[in-house]
Amino acid sequence: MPKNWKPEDKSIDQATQEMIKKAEKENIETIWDRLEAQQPQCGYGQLGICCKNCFQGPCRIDPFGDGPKKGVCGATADTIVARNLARMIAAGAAAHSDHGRHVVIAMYEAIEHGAPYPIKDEKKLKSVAKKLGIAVDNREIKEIAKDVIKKAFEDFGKQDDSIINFADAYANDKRKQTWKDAGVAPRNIDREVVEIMHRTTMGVDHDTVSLIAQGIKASLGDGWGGSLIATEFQDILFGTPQIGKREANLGVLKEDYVNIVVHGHEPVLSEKIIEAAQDPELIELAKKYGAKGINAVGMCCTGLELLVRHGTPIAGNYLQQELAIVTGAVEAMVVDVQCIMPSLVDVARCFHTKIIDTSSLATFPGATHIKFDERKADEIAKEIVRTAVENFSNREKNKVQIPKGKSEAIGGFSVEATLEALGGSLQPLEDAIKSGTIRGIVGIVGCNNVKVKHNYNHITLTNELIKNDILIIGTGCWATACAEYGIFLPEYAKNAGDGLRTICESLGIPPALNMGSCVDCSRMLVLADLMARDLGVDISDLPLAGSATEAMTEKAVSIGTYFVASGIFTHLGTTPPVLGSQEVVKVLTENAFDIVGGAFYVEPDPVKAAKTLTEYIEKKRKALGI
Ligand code: SF4
Ligand code: MSK
Repeated sequence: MPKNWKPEDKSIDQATQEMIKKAEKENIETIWDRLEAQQPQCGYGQLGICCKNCFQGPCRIDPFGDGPKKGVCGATADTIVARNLARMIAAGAAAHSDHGRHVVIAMYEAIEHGAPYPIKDEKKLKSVAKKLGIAVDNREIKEIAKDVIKKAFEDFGKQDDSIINFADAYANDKRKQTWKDAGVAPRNIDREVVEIMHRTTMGVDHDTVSLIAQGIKASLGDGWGGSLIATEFQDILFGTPQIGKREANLGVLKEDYVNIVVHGHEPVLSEKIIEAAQDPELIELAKKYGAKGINAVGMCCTGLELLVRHGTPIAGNYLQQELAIVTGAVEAMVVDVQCIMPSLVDVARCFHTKIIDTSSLATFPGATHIKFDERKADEIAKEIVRTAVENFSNREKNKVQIPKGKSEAIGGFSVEATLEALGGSLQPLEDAIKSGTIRGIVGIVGCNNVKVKHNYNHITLTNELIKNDILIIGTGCWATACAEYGIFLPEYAKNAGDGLRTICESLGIPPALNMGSCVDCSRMLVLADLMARDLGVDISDLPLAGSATEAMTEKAVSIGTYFVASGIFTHLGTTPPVLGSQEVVKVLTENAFDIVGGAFYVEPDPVKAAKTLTEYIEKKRKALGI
């Protein structure tokens, strides 16, 4: 964090800088002010060597001097760091997987109790069913759906030791054997999370390796379980994303319209809100209040879910959520779960904006509570939109300033849409990789972190890698950053190396592909798995790498861990709180290679990281003899 931190140091994006300046002028506290107020942050916490798992603590280990080397119970720095890491993975895996469960419940409610969620993509339902070994021929859609739901529920509830159904159906045999040999094949999505909480409570597991192994197991239950289930069920219910043009950044808010921002992660309600925003009666009502219409836009991963499926514009990523309200033009910000700052209510108090919380899991003191119920989804969505419309007359025109910044972006690269763009199979991409026209692929996953200049790492890393003829796929806040920067336009390929540029030009695609929200990291696993099957090798043999270059959430820790456990070398651009244990660091960055075929690598400088990722890809190419 530089001294005299200026808006230009806080974000690379002009629209964002403009709103930071407005907030400063109007004395509205934002996340950057709060980070400053937190300085200096606790060194023990940063190293991961504080423990408060029982009332005898909190205990801290002195990493340098003559201070304590053990907690009161005798736990060492290694044990404490490993326990803390495992708990981070548990929290991240729980968040993604609970999201997955909610989508399965929505489909169950639709099939069994008439909740208003018709199956939009029957083809996808059948393809998921086939993968799971469920018969589809001459069967009614409803019956197939029931069986698919049953398989998903089993993954959250079965008590035997066999691998979960979805991981078994989607991962290739080589990978599954690696997990089996390492003892990390997930048995039950919930159980792996619960077992972490059990192992890490006072006086249970103290061994770094077994604690990390359990963390890996839970993360695999996320990537090849909870997140994958979220993606597949959302595609079935709301449609599989298709390639199309969208708009991104704060400039998607409209001065003369009722602006509704849907923010969070689960699209089960926001799907209904964008439908309600097109309701002729509500549009008429908006006109009565003096607006030209209703403008529903997204934010964070809920926004990406809507963007990739329906072309809904996205107003920003994690660090832009407060700033959307600072425009003074938002009638309602509708939030569900995850990555939603509690401070939104305080920022909203400076304007007429209503924060509407909707999830039974997440209540924001000071917000308007309109809780969601799948069976009444249509009525609740209309009530929310009506609340926003009725708030339009409270807007104070003199407080409105919407930045002009917005960009067009191509999005919607589900695995299915990508295959279609390639003519039905991955072969053209695999041929380009074999011939060296494209050197390899890096999957970049989301998050902004206020400790990093907003979007800087995402854009710099992406630019550096595409120059080296490396195709980028990715999700989450990375995707919004690229959309805002214009990277998702086919013409951006002119910034890529000659090989990648030629391929992009011939296919009419950008050099980086938006695969969706953070649960859609599962799409990257599916793609990697397909490629490994086609080439008859393991995922760890492919010229692939991963990166979470502005990582912030516990979910990112889980994603990074399941990437590594899937055989992918994974870069982190921010440092997780593990440096207090050399042993844990060694397991994560070195030993993991021998056990699961992938490992972590930490480098804050995206230019240096791009160099290392490129070298790794070249090493993999050499080993494959291509
Ligand atoms: Fe301290 Fe051990 Fe309790 Fe942790 S579990 S707070 S190290 S006594
Ligand atoms: S919203 S999890 S900051 S991607 Fe998914 Fe962005 Fe990371 Fe939240």
